[in-house]
Amino acid sequence: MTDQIPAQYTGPRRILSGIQASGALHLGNYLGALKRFVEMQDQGEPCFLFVADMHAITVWQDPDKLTAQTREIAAAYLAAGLDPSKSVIFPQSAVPAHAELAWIFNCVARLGWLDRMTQFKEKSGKHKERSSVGLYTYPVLQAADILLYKATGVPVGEDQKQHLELTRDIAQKFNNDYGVPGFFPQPEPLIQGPGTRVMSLRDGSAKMSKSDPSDLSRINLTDDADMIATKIKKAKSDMDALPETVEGLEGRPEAKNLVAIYAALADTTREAVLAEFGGQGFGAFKPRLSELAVESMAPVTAEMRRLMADPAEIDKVLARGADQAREVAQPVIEEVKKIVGFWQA
Ligand code: AQP
Repeated sequence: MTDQIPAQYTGPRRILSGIQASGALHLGNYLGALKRFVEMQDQGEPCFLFVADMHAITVWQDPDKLTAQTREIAAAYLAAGLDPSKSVIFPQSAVPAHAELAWIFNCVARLGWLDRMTQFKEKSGKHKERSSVGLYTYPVLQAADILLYKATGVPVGEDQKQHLELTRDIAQKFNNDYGVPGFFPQPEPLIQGPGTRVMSLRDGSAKMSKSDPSDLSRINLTDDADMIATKIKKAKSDMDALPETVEGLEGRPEAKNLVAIYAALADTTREAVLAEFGGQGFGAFKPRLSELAVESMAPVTAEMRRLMADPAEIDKVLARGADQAREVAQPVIEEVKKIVGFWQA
């Protein structure tokens, strides 16, 4: 068995990522994830993109809404520009091997590793004992999501960096423990560009997040042009003019965030944004940012609305993607079971 596995991972390159089916998407998800997926697909990378419904239920989800939320994320993938003839788009729960591999990885990962995960600490807050066990082992399921497809690159926002490191540790420990050195790859987190950590519009030191109680803190993918303009107008800023250089943004978290959002939306750098707007105040900058945000988001939100009105089209994409994903996942989980020593007929 081990003789057939090369000492180094030699399989194909593959990009994989997912978004939780846990409610409305926001600009952070768009810039940190969706937009990057489309760039990679357009560079010819084979992309596997799933809707993380199994991750979503680590916190309570109304069953009637979960299905709609799953379709909504799929609609966002398509509306952002993902092409189902180039990318595999599927619901996580439609591929049972995610759960099978996650169990095996639960027995590989160490408690101490999970104890260090900051996202669990943030999400469980003061009520750790009342959190689901699933929320605690969430990063292990994430490792299974990635390694089931032997993904080599994972485009994510900055907040997922620690989970990716855990995935790499699990891959390495599995390979070492079972004496199969090149079986799982060491997937690279692909965290690049100015949109990897979009911050709240109300507090430049907090991540833009769908669970923030203030709707003014984020731009939702479902917000219309007026709402986007209002939120940017009300976004926290400061009294000073924008600096000429990126260094000048230090100590000004809100200014830094708005400049980064502009750069990510315009596909440019913060340096280029400051070359244009340095010396100008927010009174001049914010309307331009609003215009850019509306211009960039409007086609995506319009297409999302169109797709959401036709669930059959979304379901067709998800069903086809699930078949394609199972085809790739099945031989991997079968080989893992053999490596682990599970009985096989
Ligand atoms: N603020 C952000 N800036 C850049 N990227 C972000 N992502 C999330 N927030 C930002 C990236 O979006 C992808 C999908 O995230 P997710 O919805 O699966 O989970 P999340 O990171 O938990 O998203 P939220 O909005 O922060 O949800 P809550 O409020 O429930 O915690 C990931 O690639 C993520 O990095």
